Amino acid sequence: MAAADDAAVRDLVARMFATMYHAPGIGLAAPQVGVALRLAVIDLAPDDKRTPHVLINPEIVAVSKELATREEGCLSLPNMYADVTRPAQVKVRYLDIDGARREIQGDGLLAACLQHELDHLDGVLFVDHLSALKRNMILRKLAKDQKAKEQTAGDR
Ligand code: GNR
Ligand code: NI
Repeated sequence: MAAADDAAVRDLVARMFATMYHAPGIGLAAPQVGVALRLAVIDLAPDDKRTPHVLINPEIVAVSKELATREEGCLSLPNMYADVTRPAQVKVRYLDIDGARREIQGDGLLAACLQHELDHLDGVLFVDHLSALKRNMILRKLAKDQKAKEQTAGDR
């Protein structure tokens, strides 16, 4: 990659971590900030021992047969939460910020977060894993919240 691209990507990554920590969230994908790159950042560690990971062109290379269900939320669907069932463990291959090939294997929250972020790169949101009934309930609630927010803004 060209040096200018490299600086632009580093700058994007820094802004994505700032946005994610501020939210606060444990992951953020480039498409969530309007950037069409296959890039995501994650950090599941507590604030006092941050462990940032930058995933460039990440690919799932293995998933467990075993499934796990946990509650997910998404910074792109504020205040919406639902139980999502996914493979319990995944292995992801990616390039780090220095272009080095890396692998991360995770279960629990890390497995859910990795799959959630990789989904974003393909335009998939956690609600797309729910039944149409549950998805519509959440999307209606989101529209209602949005309308209430616009109303409040109009009152000012
Ligand atoms: O902050 C987040 N928490 C979370 C919890 C369970 C499963 C996935 C996530 S990712 C989410 C931030 C986000 O929306 N990333 O795209
Ligand atoms: Ni999300």
